[in-house]
Amino acid sequence: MNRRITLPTALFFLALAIPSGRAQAAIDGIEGTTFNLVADAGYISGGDGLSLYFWGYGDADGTGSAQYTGPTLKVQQGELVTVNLTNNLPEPVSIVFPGQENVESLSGVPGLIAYEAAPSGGTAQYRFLASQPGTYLYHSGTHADLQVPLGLVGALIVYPPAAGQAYAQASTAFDHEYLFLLTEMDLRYNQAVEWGLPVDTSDFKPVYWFINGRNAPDTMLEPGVPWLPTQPYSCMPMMRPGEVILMRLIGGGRDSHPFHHHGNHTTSIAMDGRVLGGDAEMGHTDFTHTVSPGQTIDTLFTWTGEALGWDIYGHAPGDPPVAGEYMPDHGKPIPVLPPEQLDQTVGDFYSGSPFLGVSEDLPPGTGPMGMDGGYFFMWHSHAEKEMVNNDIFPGGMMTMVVIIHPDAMMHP
Ligand SMILES: [Cu+2]
Repeated sequence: MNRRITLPTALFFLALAIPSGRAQAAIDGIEGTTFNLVADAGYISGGDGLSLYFWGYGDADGTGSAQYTGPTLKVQQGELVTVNLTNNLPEPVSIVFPGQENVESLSGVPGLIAYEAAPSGGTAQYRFLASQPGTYLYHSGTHADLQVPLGLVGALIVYPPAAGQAYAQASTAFDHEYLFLLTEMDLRYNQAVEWGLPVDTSDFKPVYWFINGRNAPDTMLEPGVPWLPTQPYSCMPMMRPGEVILMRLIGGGRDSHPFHHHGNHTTSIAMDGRVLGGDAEMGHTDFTHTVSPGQTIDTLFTWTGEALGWDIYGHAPGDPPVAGEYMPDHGKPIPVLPPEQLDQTVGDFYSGSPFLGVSEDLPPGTGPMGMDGGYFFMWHSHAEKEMVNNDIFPGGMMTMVVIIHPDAMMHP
């Protein structure tokens, strides 16, 4: 058998290996079977710029520093996962993995519900078989009423063998996936611990609300921006009309959060890492998902522009009054094609002066209205007091979704 590979053959396989422009937007995190984590203190930046003391997990093989939220652990179904924890905090810390079966503690000090890593350099080791795909969280199982609100929480994602699916079922296929790890912080907790004062955890009044460890508007920055070194993850979903987005929602704090996506309804496929049973459950659609503490929800979103309850193309004089709904008589395509940049008109948000609200032409050299001619709209907590940064609106648990032109590049 001739095992030489000819040049044309090699070029053929090279062409297969080159990714297309339709790269899939993936969730940031670390992959593997062994994760070396630290628990440590640090500072995050609130959306209002406040420097906020926190406790968090970090990747010992990465920055080595605590981050908020903790490293997103991405593993393949069927793998034996080992997590080594080194604790640099002044009290015992552990990790629990809700939804994982037969979690073994290989070392550490027995605690109330998990083996713990002793303060100031102690270690603990956990191991489990990632037997079921899905969206999960992990968090401290020690003094959790304080340690979880201070930041000792992260996401765990178990991927099935089938690429581009959330679970084994073909109905769980998606084009892009995004994480929404929802948490909140009570400023008084963070400051008391920083100053060595006691905390009354029976009283909880959060003033910061986070998606993936950031407040709006920082949710919309690129991941890994250098000025947010302890908050590496972002959350700004992008999609083309008609694509299927997997939203992985996690309740990582002490409060429930009604997370509301504008646009089309979503179809839920799983809860707590288990596929919903039967057509009735699988077909459940909604526009707000109340994510309870410790709960995870996987739900699929597709934006088409149709049946929104209003008309994405707008009404022209003489259009029949149909309560603002999408009208086929516009002759425009569904899924819609966002307008070319040059077709966009200057709206109310640019005045050419320090004040908003007056429409006039953009001066020469001004950038386009939106990156890639995208259409932006808000996804946010429907408990709207959570859309603030320490009482400053807007902020908090909020981000923008971008519908990009079908020909535009997806930003990975
Ligand atoms: Cu809204």
